[in-house]
Amino acid sequence: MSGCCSPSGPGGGSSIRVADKPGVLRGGDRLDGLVVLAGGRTVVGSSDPDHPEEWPAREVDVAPFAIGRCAVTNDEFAAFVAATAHRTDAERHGWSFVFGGLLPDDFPPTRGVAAAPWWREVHGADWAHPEGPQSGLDGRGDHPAVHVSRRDAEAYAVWWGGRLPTEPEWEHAGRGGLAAAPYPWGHELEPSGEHRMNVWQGTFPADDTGADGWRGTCPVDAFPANGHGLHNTTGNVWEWCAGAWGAGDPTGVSRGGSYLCHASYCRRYRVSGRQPHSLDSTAGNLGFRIAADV
Ligand SMILES: [Ca+2]
Repeated sequence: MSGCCSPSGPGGGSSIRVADKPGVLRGGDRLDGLVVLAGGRTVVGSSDPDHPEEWPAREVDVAPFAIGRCAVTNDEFAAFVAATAHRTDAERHGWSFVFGGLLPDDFPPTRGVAAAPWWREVHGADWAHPEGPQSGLDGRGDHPAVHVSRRDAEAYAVWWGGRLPTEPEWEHAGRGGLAAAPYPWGHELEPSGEHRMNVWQGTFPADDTGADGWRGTCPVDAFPANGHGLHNTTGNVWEWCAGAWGAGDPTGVSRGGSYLCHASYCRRYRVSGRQPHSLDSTAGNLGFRIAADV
């Protein structure tokens, strides 16, 4: 856990709807809610001078695959828990990281992270109680499930009949066909002054003006889809990927930035943005989307 973070090329993609795939574990179509991408050669990484963890920009081949149009929602995660009685790591540990600005003014004292005191260790915070025991999911059924570890995300993916995307798959999908652009829609953060994702506006970490319409999470499809039909690949919540942070480093990795990202701290709200986590990390800005072989 560090900082405010908890993070196409030729061949392109398509929005083919595949309705006759096997592997149905949840009583529905395994590829329902996913887009099938053709794969091909894609750009991964960047040469951003402030973010060496993304270096170098390079071309990678990805096989055809399917990936969620959106991050997994609270309603979807609730269905998984109801079907499997899965107990998340945050529930097992008894606490998770919550951004302090989302806690009520009268919230009891909490421990903070020394290097990032806006992250609070909140006992009783979990996917069903995003800001602690007094909170719930009312009105947030279509928001992304958060406070999920990679084990939790993988358990959901297996139950559902899929898996987590690899980093190259995630980035290929997130770019939406724009190989050289930092954002899923192009080169400008706010083209013509329009907000295209849920990030932070104002002064971090004290004042989020919510100029994009949201403080904290927003519905998973709140902003227009990219060229591959995916919503919110940048901003809103970081999304777990499969695989390790680096060669010989088993630390996990997530992608795409969150509602806490702001240029004054870091600029990881880009398609190449990535951050490392231990596999049992959980936080209120860390969710996931699923992928599948096709
Ligand atoms: Ca926002």
